[in-house]
Amino acid sequence: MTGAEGSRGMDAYSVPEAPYRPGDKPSFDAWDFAPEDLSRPDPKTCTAKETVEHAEGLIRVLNDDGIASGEWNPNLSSDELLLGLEHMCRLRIFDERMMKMQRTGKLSFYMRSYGEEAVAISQTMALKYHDWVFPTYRQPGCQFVRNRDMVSMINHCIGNVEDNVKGRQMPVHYTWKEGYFISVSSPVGTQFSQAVGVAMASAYKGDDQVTITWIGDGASAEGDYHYAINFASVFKPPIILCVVNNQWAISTHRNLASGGENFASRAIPYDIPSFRVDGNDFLALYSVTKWARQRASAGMGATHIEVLTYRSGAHSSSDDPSRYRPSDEQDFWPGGDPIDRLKQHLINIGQWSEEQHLELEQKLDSEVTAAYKEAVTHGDLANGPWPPASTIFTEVYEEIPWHIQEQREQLGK
Ligand SMILES: Cc1ncc(C[n+]2csc(CCOP(=O)(O)OP(=O)(O)O)c2C)c(N)n1
Ligand SMILES: [Mg+2]
Repeated sequence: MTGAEGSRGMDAYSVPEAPYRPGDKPSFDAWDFAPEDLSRPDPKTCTAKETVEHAEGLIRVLNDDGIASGEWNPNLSSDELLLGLEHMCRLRIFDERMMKMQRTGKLSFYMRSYGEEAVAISQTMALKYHDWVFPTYRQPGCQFVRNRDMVSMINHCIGNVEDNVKGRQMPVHYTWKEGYFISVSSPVGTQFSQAVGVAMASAYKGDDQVTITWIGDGASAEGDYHYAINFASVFKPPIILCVVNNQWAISTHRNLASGGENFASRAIPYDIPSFRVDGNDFLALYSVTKWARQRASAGMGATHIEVLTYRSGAHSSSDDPSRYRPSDEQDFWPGGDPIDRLKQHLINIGQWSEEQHLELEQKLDSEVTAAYKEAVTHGDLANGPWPPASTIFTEVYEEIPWHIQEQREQLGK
């Protein structure tokens, strides 16, 4: 542009920045949302407009002292709460073991769910077994809730001969057809629109399956998010659309995806009820997901959820977050740790103790060690045996295209 019209200059060009970088002292705004602040509307009649406050606010059931209250309290039995706690601990211990295996060359790459364990565990527990799950690499925990054999999960991560996807996926990019767990996609975000398509198919067929999908704060800046939400708005399929806002997309702060605004409010103009939920509060997450499932199965369409959490660990085994964020930022996160919070709640209601917790951790550690020992008897990345090279060519296409067939012949497999 030339002349006066184009004279605003670079000052008007806005590039959101991360508020804190290494060496800064982080501080998050106080969370002054008490659990009783937000009502629980009727899922069968609720309109998007009725959830404006819920999208701008924050749904919590557990307060900072682990006391549950408010309309969103799902009133779970102590057995259900203990099962949730056990699965979250299992996931954390499993992740720690896999990281050690990555560091010793037994697998190539790893991504932990550290600090976000409640997301996959609580939300999957609020669903039915046959509901479709379209996860990111940060929700492998769904598989524990649906009782996937841990040995089979490790076989996949270490790419041995028993890997159910035969080394064709990166570690942590699980596929588990029997558990309605759709293959994790390496290009981030694609699952969001695919999930809406599957939910539309459920509505068309009239079955009783609901679909849930997650996307990261960073990936929500991609087109896939917007295509998905638009189709969900228009066709009203039985879908639960979750944006996991864990503050970071590798080294990119979430402000760069949202312009500093919250993510939940984005669904309201699409006429989709939307909730912003404390993602480290097992009870709040469970309750909102259950609400969304009730709405979907009543034929009322989509629900959008911003899951507010913090990525406590590195992005992946290839990442060093001390290069781009204060190393103690996690300590300032007002949502604390999801395992500590549920544990404290169970202690408060007289259903758990520090001793029992220690015993549980020891039991899970033995369980993971036994599974790992069994898995490596089938080989590992460092030492083999691996799936045969011919599997590059099989089970991908129903009919192998000519050019792939040609490559196969050239390789002599
Ligand atoms: C389409 C695409 N672009 C970039 C990447 C590289 N990449 C992998 S994970 C990631 C960050 C995603 O962050 P976010 O969506 O916030 O999810 P989180 O890792 O925090 O769970 C990026 C940029 C990719 N895998 N796919
Ligand atoms: Mg993120």
